[in-house]
Amino acid sequence: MTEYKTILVERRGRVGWITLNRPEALNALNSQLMADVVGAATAFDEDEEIGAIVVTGSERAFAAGADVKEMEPKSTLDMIMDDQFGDWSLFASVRTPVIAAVSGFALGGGCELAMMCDIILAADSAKFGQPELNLGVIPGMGGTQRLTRAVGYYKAADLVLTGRTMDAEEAERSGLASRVVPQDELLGEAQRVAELIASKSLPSLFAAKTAMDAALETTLSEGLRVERLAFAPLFSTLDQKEGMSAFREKRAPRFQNR
Ligand code: CO8
Repeated sequence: MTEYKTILVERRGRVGWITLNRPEALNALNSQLMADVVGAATAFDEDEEIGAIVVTGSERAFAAGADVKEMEPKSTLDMIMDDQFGDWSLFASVRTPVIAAVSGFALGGGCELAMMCDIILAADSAKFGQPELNLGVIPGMGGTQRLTRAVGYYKAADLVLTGRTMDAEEAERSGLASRVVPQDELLGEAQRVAELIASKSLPSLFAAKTAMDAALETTLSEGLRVERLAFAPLFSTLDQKEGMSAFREKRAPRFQNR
């Protein structure tokens, strides 16, 4: 398996785990960490045996943002020419469902990384925020867009313009956190949710993500068209026949990803 410098990578059954591991910097997202996460997520995404991915950090921090020390000396031209964080778009476009298991700080790029995932499971200790304006900049890994879509303009503006953090309960109430669980149950719950997802048929998971992505990207009529286009081809899979005959026969389906 590939050697990574800033993350731990593990397979638990059909679930791929990526644990951010820069404790000295509260998992701040530097270029190396981006390369590692993108590399690991892409490898899992290409692996048919993996049906879901979990991204997590430590109890203290999911990730406290992009690495401020790495960014501090950069000029405007550096930021444009290097496109230092451009590869995060590769992470955001993995087909396999991704769960963010968030404990502690998910700030700036950390909150933005969680929002690139499909489900955000929050420990009751989680703290979300986009504090970039405190540093004289703005969110740059999708925060102004994904947070606004997730929680609506007024809550997003309250967070982005003040730079304050919100706790897990407020995040769930606002529609950012999918669920909140007690701290000591976070990783177990993430594995359970991931296993449940991984038990489905991969073609249907990919189709569902494609169609739901369209809900964020396009108009209702275009999104409904994408949904119909993604729906019909599933009827040529063995798993559609298996799923529906299992229902009729009152038994659990055995999907083969075919
Ligand atoms: N970058 C680098 N180092 C960090 C970061 C960070 N984002 N966050 C924490 N650290 C380091 C600290 O410097 C400290 O290291 P050291 O001991 O060597 O000084 C260590 O982690 C522990 O941190 P603290 O001592 O500060 O711990 P506290 O418990 O006192 O505070 C906080 C925790 C509140 C999380 C605090 O560390 C903090 O405010 N961190 C910065 C949060 C922040 O501003 N995040 C946004 C960063 S900007 C961003 O994410 C932009 C993303 C878009 C870029 C896209 C460009 C195209």
